[in-house]
Amino acid sequence: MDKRLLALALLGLVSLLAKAGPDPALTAQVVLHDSWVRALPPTQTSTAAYLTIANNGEVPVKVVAASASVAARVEIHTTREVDGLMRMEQLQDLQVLPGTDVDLAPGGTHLMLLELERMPGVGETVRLCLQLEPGGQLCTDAPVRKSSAGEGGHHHHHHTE
Ligand SMILES: [Cu+2]
Repeated sequence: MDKRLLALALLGLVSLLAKAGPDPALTAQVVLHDSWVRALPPTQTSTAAYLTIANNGEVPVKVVAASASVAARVEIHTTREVDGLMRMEQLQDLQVLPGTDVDLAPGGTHLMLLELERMPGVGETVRLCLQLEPGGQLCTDAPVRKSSAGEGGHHHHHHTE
């Protein structure tokens, strides 16, 4: 193979590799911000993650799956009041309409990090990835905290499974 052909082959490979990453059009359209993971006692095997998903694009986007660096499994949960008790229910997907933000926050929709390898400590970061349709995977680094900035220390949010 002469040098010109080799250069062309390399260029082809580079563009292939570039395509394997997140879709640049998608990352411009959907923005993840204010993510955080709740630190619970180390004896707990699950915890919750929260974030805001902003869809700045023209088409609806659905979160169809999620993953986290410390958890074997991540589910999308919502919280509903049933007979005066707060119950968590699993959602199959989460739609974010164009021009809107969806807030995943304590007491509402959240990502449930299940089968933790270990409870992450305050000050660590957890890599959260969302699988979007259309698009692909979008990730963010979520700091681990005991509570959100807006939550008082006396307010306890219990996760019952
Ligand atoms: Cu949950």
